[in-house]
Order: sequence, then C-alpha cells, then structure tokens
Amino acid sequence: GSLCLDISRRAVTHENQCETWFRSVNPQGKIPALSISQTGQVLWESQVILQFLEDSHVALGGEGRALVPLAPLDRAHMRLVVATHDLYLASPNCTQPGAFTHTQGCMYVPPPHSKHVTTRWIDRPTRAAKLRECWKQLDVLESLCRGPFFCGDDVSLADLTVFPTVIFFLFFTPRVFGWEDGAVFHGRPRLKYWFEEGMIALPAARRVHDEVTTALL
Ligand SMILES: N[C@@H](CCC(=O)N[C@@H](CS)C(=O)NCC(=O)O)C(=O)O
Repeated sequence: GSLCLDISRRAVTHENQCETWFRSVNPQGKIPALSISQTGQVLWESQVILQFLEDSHVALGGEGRALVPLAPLDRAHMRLVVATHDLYLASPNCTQPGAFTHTQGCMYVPPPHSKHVTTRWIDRPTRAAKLRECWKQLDVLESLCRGPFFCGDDVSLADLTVFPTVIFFLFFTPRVFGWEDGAVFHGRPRLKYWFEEGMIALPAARRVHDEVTTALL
C-alpha cells in the first residue's frame, strides 16, 4: 500500500511458537510479532503493532486514508470497540498451560482429555458460559457499529480488530455448535451489513477472509 515500509511475512506454526528461537522473538510465545530489522527491536501485541504501523504511515507522510479517526470522540469510539473486543472476547490472555482460555476460545479450544489437547482445554460448563458471553458481546458490538464501518463512513483499526474474530464465528459456529449459517448475524443487522457490504467489499479484507478461511478448512 502507501506505507513506505518494507515488510516481509513469515508464517509460524504452533510448534514454532513453542521453540526457543521464537521465544527470543516474542517472550510471550504468541503471534503476531513484528521484528524491525533496522534496530533489532521486536514488537508484539496486535494493538501495539497496528498503532505502530498507523504512526509510521502518518510519520512517513503516507498517502491515503489513515486508520485512526481525527476527532477525539471518534477516536474514543474506535478504542471502545477495540476494548470490547480485546477485553471481553479475546481475553483472558495467559502463557501458562491449563484451563486459562480466552472467551472466544470456546469455539476451538478442545475439551479436557481429548486427543487434540496440547496445552489448553475448556470443560463443558465453562464452554457454555464463554459462548453465552460471546453472544452478549456480539450484541454490544452491534450497538457500537455506526455503519457501514464501526466508526461510520471510514475504515478504522476497530474494523481491522473485529473482522478476523467474526470470520472465526462464521466459520466455527455451524461446525462446532450446529448453528445455521449466518446465525451470528441474527438480530444484528448492522454487523451483517458491516461484514457483508462494508468489509467484504474491501479487496484487502476479502483477501484476509479467504486466507483465514482456507487455513481453517
Ligand atoms: N493479546 C495478544 C493475543 C495474541 C494471541 O493470543 N495469539 C494467538 C494466536 S491468534 C497465539 O499465538 N496463541 C498461542 C498461545 O497462546 O500459545 C495480541 O493481541 O496480539
């Protein structure tokens, strides 16, 4: 795009994440991580990386639209969407093995004693409560979606943050919980419009959708 940074991507498997070389990149052992070759500095945490890319775009005089709105209240709205996602759906974050899983993990973290268990698991009552929380937080996101994008007419970091999680909901809920296709959007017309008309119409977002869905299949 218009960002004058040379970025090369490296895919990392779950096995890689447990290896010592990756721990020296990100001591949390999580993806994403961004290594800056000029300085040797490494960044991790999605919001830190996104904000760095946004700041670089502005600092380098990048052309095109910024991904953070200008008006203070719009910026606050964007951060509210991000906080809703990161604190209530994507948390708790933890690096210890065991029953410490984020809310959205109810879709794909295996049950205890399953042959798929590696480091984490979720028992049945906990999974049910987490799924209920997902349902509630989707309603909160619905109420925060101004349309067509979360902050109105322009795409922002809020959209980039929520988009992959909604792809996960659409992919996993029919397969894991037997929901009918699109049930994620039942009673949520703004989220449906945002996803189907706003996001999918953006070529970069469509690419992410296709990449994530192909990887999950
Ligand atoms: N708060 C972190 C969460 C990162 C995260 O949980 N990444 C997942 C994959 S999307 C991961 O690497 N999980 C492996 C693990 O926790 O061991 C962020 O926003 O970057």
